[in-house]
Amino acid sequence: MLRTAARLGALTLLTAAALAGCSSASEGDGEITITDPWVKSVDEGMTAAFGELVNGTDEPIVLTAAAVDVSPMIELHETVTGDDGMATMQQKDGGFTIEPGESLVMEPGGNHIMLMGVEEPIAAGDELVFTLTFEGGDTFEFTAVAKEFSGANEEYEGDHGDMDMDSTSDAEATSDAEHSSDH
Ligand SMILES: [Cu+2]
Repeated sequence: MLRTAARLGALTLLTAAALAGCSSASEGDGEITITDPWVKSVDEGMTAAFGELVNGTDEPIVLTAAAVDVSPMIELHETVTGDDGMATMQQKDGGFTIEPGESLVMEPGGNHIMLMGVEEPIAAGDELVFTLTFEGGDTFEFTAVAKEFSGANEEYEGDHGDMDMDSTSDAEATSDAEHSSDH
């Protein structure tokens, strides 16, 4: 069934590694691992998850999606600086490619996993299970611990000020929200 090995030879290795890594997380063993995963605590709405995703396999991997129970809406974001010097974040087109032995650093002000519709409070100390999906369908699960974090707050809330932030105006007022930095 999965034996169309001609073009999927590389992915077969990945699949084997992923399956072997399901029960225990032994690092540096040809597996995908994550270092210091955490998520910013929030009452509802938008927040982000961070960490350093390490590709310990022998093949490039492409992170294409993430999922977490508390937020059905979730995206992979990069942060880019425009001509005006303003840093804005946007969905990473095509996902994040990580070369063998390389890692993807996700941190405030940079790449991150964007939770866009948190439905219940995420409090400091909470543990959230994330599932990452890679090109080809392999998945990787990790647990992120919630932490209080106030830095880069304006950036996140400003850029996604169209949702769950302001119940008085309609959700279409995206362009207005982007220009009003005060909550
Ligand atoms: Cu974002």
